[in-house]
Amino acid sequence: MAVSREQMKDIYTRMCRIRAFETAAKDLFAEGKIYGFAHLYLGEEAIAPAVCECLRDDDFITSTHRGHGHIIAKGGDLNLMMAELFGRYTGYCKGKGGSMHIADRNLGILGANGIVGAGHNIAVGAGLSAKIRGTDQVCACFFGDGSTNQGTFHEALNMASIWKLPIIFVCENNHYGISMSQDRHQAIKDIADRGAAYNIPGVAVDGNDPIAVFEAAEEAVARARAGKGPTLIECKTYRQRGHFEGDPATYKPKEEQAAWIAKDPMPRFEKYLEENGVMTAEEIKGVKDAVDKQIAEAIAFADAQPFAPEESAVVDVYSDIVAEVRER
Ligand SMILES: Cc1ncc(C[n+]2csc(CCOP(=O)(O)OP(=O)(O)O)c2C)c(N)n1
Ligand SMILES: [Mg+2]
Repeated sequence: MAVSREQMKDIYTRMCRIRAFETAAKDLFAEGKIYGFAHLYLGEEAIAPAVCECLRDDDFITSTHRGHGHIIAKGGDLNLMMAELFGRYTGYCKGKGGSMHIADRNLGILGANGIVGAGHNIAVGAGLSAKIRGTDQVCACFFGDGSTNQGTFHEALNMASIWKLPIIFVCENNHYGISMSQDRHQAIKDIADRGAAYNIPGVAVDGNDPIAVFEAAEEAVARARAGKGPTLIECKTYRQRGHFEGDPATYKPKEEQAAWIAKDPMPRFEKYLEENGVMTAEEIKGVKDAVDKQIAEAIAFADAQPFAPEESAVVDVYSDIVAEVRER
């Protein structure tokens, strides 16, 4: 089915939320308000909102170290996310996990993950669980181009294909794994081609066009729900920032950056929405203003929260589990 006007508005709103959250995170990191690492999703906003538009609330996603966009797209709580980045006790992980460990089981968000390639296998677990339980839930598995060189990617595609698991493998090909450009880290151009090795459909789309992503994802989700197995969708996009905040990214050629900035998904989709009579300039501004307010509220919320009390340092950590097991 063609994407509806309501769906386009919803996708745009989520894209704006991500752009505003990540822009704030960039500035707050520079000010020293955010602790730990921050790998930002700026430039890749067209992907997760378009994929999650095709999902139900009870569906699952797996994420990566660059997870803010996935979590926001699946409905993550902005206040709890920001509090976690600020290292506060009321954050998603009590301020102990930071950017790379945000999860929300109630929303089917199976976790951001600092281990490159770990999400592939978690997705296989989620898909297998849905199949065994006899539900028609699906799992969207987000991952980067670099991670497709990990063994886990190949193991996961193989198992998902054999067992016809309801998984949508969404490769966010931003053309870099840290400082290593795609043409230096793999000999293929289209990662979608790797689907053929496991007899699953592989499709490459313009990852800066949310409608192209939506159309591919909608078909893949329908296929997965119908028990026909996984699909690999490669979304070609670009990481506008360095690998992490603080990385000057001097290895990215200036012309390359300029060419991708010209394809920035935000102004591009705004132009499309206006030209096709989906939203007026005022409506677009209305969404941006509302989102800016939400982000300002999240920052104010986070800033007012307490840090973890000292005695909590040994709670919810591995040693705690070991102690618990010993006591049994
Ligand atoms: C198992 C493992 N190996 C290496 C790393 C170090 N590392 C962190 S991010 C990254 C590159 C990931 O590239 P890609 O999958 O393309 O994701 P992107 O950062 O571009 O979103 C690497 C090698 C890691 N975190 N985990
Ligand atoms: Mg990458």
